[in-house]
Amino acid sequence: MLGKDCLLDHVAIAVDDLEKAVETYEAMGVKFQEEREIIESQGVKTAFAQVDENAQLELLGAHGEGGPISKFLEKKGPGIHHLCFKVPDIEAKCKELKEKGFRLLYEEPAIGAHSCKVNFIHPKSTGGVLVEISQKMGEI
Ligand code: CMX
Repeated sequence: MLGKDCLLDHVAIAVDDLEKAVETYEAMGVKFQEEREIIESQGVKTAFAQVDENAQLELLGAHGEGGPISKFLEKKGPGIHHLCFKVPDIEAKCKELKEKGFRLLYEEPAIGAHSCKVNFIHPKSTGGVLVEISQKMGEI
């Protein structure tokens, strides 16, 4: 537990075939929500499973060509794509991270899965892991 300022929200895994990956994780006992969300602006299709009181597992399939997931799959193959921390105030967190020298992908937060406000820290700035920060709208 990192404290209310920064909780693990989800671990995201890039997969070649979303429904096959859901089956694989369900065989392990992880129960996925029925809904699938397509985020056109990110070029992804997602499936979520709640794994504890805070954190979810997100499976990410490419939706269309040329998006970050299709590029990741081409280059690295399926595997862990990013970690996401939820924060209570994303603008304040982005400002703090920039002041500490982290390289953020967006000047302003974008809208991500579940209509959250999101931004990302570039993997070159974290030692090789893409880190998403997310603020749930109307929650936390
Ligand atoms: N994890 C770790 N390293 C990664 C990475 C990832 N997910 N994606 C790319 N990289 C590495 C590349 O392999 C490359 O490393 P080398 O230079 O050592 O070969 C380096 O980062 C490349 O960086 P780049 O050329 O600046 O950028 P890319 O075109 O590869 O894109 C990134 C990387 C992070 C900018 C892009 O994936 C992006 O914009 N991501 C944010 C959006 C996103 O990921 N959306 C999908 C999820 C949405 C959701 O969960 O809702």
